[in-house]
Amino acid sequence: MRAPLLASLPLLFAACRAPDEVAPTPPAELALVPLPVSVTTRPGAFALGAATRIAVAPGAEGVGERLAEVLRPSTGLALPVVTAAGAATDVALRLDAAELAALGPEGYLLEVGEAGVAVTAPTPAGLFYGCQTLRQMLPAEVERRALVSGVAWTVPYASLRDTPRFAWRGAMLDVARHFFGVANVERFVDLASYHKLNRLHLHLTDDQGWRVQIDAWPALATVGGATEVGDGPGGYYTKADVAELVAYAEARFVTLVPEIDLPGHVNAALSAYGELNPDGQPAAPYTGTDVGWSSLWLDGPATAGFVADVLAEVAAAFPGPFLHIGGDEAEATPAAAYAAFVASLGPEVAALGKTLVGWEEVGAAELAPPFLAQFWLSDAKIAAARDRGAGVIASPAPYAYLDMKYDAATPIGQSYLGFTSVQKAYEWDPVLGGLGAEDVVGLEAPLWTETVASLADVELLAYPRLARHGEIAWSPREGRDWETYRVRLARHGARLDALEVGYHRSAEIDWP
Ligand code: TNX
Repeated sequence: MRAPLLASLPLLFAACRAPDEVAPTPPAELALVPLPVSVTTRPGAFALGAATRIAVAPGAEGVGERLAEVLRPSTGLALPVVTAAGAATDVALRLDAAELAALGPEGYLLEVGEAGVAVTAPTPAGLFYGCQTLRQMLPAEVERRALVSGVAWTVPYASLRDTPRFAWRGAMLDVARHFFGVANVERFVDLASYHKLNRLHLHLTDDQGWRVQIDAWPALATVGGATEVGDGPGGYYTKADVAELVAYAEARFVTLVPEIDLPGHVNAALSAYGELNPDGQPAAPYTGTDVGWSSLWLDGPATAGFVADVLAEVAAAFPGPFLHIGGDEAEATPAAAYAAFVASLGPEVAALGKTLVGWEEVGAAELAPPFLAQFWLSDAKIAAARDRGAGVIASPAPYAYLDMKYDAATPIGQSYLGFTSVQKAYEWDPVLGGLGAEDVVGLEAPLWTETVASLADVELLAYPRLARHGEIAWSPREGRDWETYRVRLARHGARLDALEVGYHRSAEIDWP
């Protein structure tokens, strides 16, 4: 593959940020990932029992149902979701917009005591995150999908106050190099949102496959979607599939960010339609793993209409506020043509009511804010984007790329930038590469799938590293310490086991 310029990699540890709140290591009986802003426990425990209801405020019914769905199979308890204030035997989910506005749109308070369990938040999203924390305060077996007997379903008495550091807490799944069906993506959403991530970027198109139905250009999916790396069958999402994924993600407060990669990484489209090629013939399908060699025929008479149709349909199918136009590694597109094309997408995406997102290379184009640029390799390129007013999503490849091998023994993955051990994925900060805290909207951990063909492959590379990226995105920067994280992650491993996550049992961690 490529041999990127390591010299341009930033000094990742130099970044600093004004201390906000200090995150203490939680008391020994808790092993929360991500770490909350503040937590104290005291003697005593609440127990889920036959009388326990999920007592919700109007507007919190969905969050209550999600919690009940997790807790019912293992505990065997009825846990009815009712609209009520909540009694001492209940888990109450309360909305209080006015009182708790200071917690921000995703923060929550969690009180466990003699009066029962109460999660209080200004928004349903905050309640959802409080519920993810509550799950981690119960015995790990609560995550099993089958009835577990002989376990007391207790939660230690505690007071927590919590709110995320960053608004953009993302993961990316490349469904183009290998296709992953709806159920697999939903599983990915479950695990990501359990670790308090809130964006799933879907890399929907690349040289090897086109994964979303476009009614105006149906062969994109039916022809362009019929290949993937190797000789697998590929696949694509129908509009109904997209609607299902959107609803599933929304119910877990995850915004899907669709990417149509332009003007490079487009061979699947060129293979579906002759009119997108100068010779009028469909390009040969491609199932290898080289990058940087394909380009849209930007002067072609059909190309602008193709781009407009695709972006309009994708913008309509994915109701979230973001549209990712790719822009990476367009080495087969002349630089001036690249800059003019990407600049033209600025107003086009804005007219669709979306915020443009692009890889760091889009800083070469005259884009106007608001837009977001995704840092993956080059300090200079991301600085150019920042100087044009981009908000930065930090995805530094050596630290945040989930497709990097952990070590030489990892059976799948990449090593073109070296290895990314669990410790290395722990030791980075999104404010890096000469950026200031005010430039960075958050982080995203991408999983490219040239070598990743199954859900088992996905989970081996994503976990436990993605749990840590969730923590880097959520928790205060202070209070980080590898030695205590190792211990906390080891205990968190029992939860990943109960969730049947096929994570990498790295020798860096003393797993139970
Ligand atoms: C570079 S990172 C790419 C992808 C590859 C990846 C392999 C980026 C924006 N583009 O096309 O899949 O390297 O790790």
